[in-house]
This record gives sequence, structure tokens and C-alpha cells, in this order.
Amino acid sequence: MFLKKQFGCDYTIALAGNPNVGKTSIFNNLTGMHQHTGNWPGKTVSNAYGMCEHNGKNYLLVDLPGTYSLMSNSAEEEIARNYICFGNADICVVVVDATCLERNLNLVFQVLEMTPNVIVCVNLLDEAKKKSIEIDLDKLSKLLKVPVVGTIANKPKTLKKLLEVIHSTLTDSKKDTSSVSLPITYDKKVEDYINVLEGDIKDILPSTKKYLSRWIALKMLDENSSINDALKSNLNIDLQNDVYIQEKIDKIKSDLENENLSLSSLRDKIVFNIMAKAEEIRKETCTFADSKYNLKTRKIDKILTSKKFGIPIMLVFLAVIFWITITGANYPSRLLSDFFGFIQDKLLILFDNLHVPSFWTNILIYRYVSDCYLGCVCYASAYGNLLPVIYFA
Ligand SMILES: Nc1nc2c(ncn2[C@@H]2O[C@H](COP(=O)(O)OP(=O)(O)O)[C@@H](O)[C@H]2O)c(=O)[nH]1
Ligand SMILES: [Mg+2]
Repeated sequence: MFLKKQFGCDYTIALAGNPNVGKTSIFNNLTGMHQHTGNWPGKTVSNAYGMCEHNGKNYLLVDLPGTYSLMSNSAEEEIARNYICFGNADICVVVVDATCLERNLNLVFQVLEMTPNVIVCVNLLDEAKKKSIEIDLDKLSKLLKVPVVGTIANKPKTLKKLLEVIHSTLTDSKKDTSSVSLPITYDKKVEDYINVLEGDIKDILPSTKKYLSRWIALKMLDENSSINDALKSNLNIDLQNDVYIQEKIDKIKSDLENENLSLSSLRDKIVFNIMAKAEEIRKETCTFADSKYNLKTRKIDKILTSKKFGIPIMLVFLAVIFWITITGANYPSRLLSDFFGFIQDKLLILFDNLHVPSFWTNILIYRYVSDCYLGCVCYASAYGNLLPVIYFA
């Protein structure tokens, strides 16, 4: 409400999504602004605001930081999560990368649990076409139970379609936002515990935020402490000190203990359900013209991220990086030294033959050439020292 008044607009549209899926490109092309686009994660760390007009209505677009999840494990995730949950946007457009839909669906599921008005924007369709990936957008829309639009960020025609879908979703008077059916159902045990908590949470929430009850229940099962702080500061609700809800959480914990389980085992079930659903939807909606496409990368991914090989491979990489930093860097350093020594000798002979005064020989050869050498070595060693930092980042 506050933002709408401040910017004098009719509707607020949030743009959420993984990093590098084209949120800022869509934002810039729709608003005519020039926010930086880039191709590394975590670049957009605050919300950017811009206006655009369509069908006589003014829209305020909010470009949220790119995140892979909304668990609030980082500043970006917290900013995006708080805006989606408490920012009162009229629509949240989740931008996904058409070339890797499955990975992006994790965030789509999370946003669907947080807000009722969601549109999924499948961007980078041109890149998907290059890789012979076809996505059945209608089927995706049916499976996700929300409108889906395909876009190419720099093609105005596709963005116009996006605005049309936003407009029709906003003016769809028949839409019931109080109980939207979600595409994902968790393991029976998880669903049972959500039901145990959801009623009480719903009673505490203000009428405009009842929708959040299921997601909050899920986060409580996930022992996500930052949700309490967010609820306190945005809705003035303190679940941590709510006796009824804490009693129920304790009961759930003791039930689980009796079965030799814990809340973290529920978390594993939740993650497994999300991954399985994402894979199922990708299989039903994406077709690869080349059936072997991605096969090699997937195989490598499976090995590199497996429990068995992931950590040993990481340790080997780290050992190699430390070796390069401590010992390996000496080899190029020696080569550089030989190279500049060779140039220095040749120049000394040349200057001698030309009878250049020793003053200039000192400045131009002894100082300048050795400075070049030192510069190269410093640059190489600084880069070498940065390698472990780059790896960890
Ligand atoms: N080919 C192609 N490139 C795109 C498209 N959308 C964005 N990009 C490029 O993808 C990169 C990341 O885009 P950006 O808007 O910064 O993504 P963000 O991190 O989600 O905000 C930039 O180099 C864009 O030019 C698209 O639809 N097609
Ligand atoms: Mg961006």
C-alpha cells in the first residue's frame, strides 16, 4: 500500500527468480531503466523499483535479488522472502530459465507457498531453442496451477504477452486467493504435522495473511528461526512465545523421538518431495530433441555432488589449488625471471652499441625492466593467493 501511494501506481509486481534468469533484463526492458545486468550470482542485493504502463494502468515493478531458495540463508534470500511474504505485491512473477527448468522449480514451489498471485515467466526461450529444448507451457501451467508465459527478455512482443497475462490475472474477479491448491503435497507425516500446526497459526495471522499459515507451519517443522524474527518485525506476531504452538511443536518432537526420528528427518523428506516433484514436472513438460543432450553434464554432476565422491573430489581440488599457490606458482615466476633477464641482456648490448649514457641505461633498463618483472610476479602471486578464495566463494 505504502509503495503504491509513494509511486502513484495502480499495481505492484514483484520479479523473483534464481540469479541470471533475466529478471533485471525484463525489468529494464519494461521500465526503460538501466539497472545492471550481469552473469554472476548475488549481484542484485537490494530491490530496484521502476514503473511501466499497460492498458491505461500504471505498474510498479520490483526487481528482487536473485536467489536459489527463500530459506533466508543470506541477505539476498531474506530481502526477497520478506518482500514476497510481507511486501503486499499484487502479483509475484517468478522468472525461470527455460534451459534448466527443473533446478528453477524449487524456487517456484517456495513462492507458491508464500503468496497466492503467482505468474511463472519462462525466460531465455531463445537459448532453450538453441539447445533444442522445447517446453510445453500450457502443460506447465496446468501442473503448477498458475499462469505461465514464455519470454525472451529483449523481444518486446513476448514481454507484451507477459503484461497481458499480468493484467488478466489482476482483473480476474473469479479468482479465489484464500485457498489456492498447490502443486506439491509432502510426505503423509509432514502433511499431518502441517495440519496440526496450521489451524492455530491461521488464527493468529491477520485476515490478509491467512494464506501464509501453511508455509509458516512448514518452516516451523524445518526449525527455521529467522521466520520468527520476520513475523515479529513485519506482523508483530511472536510464535516462539505462543504457548499453544510451542506445546504442539514439543509434542511433534516427542512423537518423532518415539519413532527414533527428528525434525531434521522431516526436512529430508520435504527436500526429497520437492526434488521429486521438480523432476516429475520437468519430465512431463520438457522435451529434448537430442535425447543425449545434457547427459554428459548430468553424469558429471551426479558424480561431483554425490555423497561418496563429492567431498574427496573437493579436497583434491583444494590440495591442487594450495599446491599452485605455494609451489606451482614458482614455475611461471622462474619463466618470467628468465624472460626478463634475457630481454635485459639484449637491451644492455644494444644500449652499449649505441653508446647510450649510463644514466639512461640505469633508468630504462635496470629500473623499468625489473619493475615490469616485479609487476608481473606480484600480479601472478596475487591471483594465485586469490584462487582459494575464489574456490570457496
Ligand atoms: N539470450 C538471452 N539472454 C538473456 C535473456 N534474458 C537475459 N539474458 C542475459 O542473461 C544475463 C543475465 O541477465 P540478468 O537480467 O542480469 O539476470 P538476473 O540475474 O535474473 O537479473 C545477461 O547477460 C542478459 O543479457 C533472454 O531471454 N535471452
Ligand atoms: Mg538482476
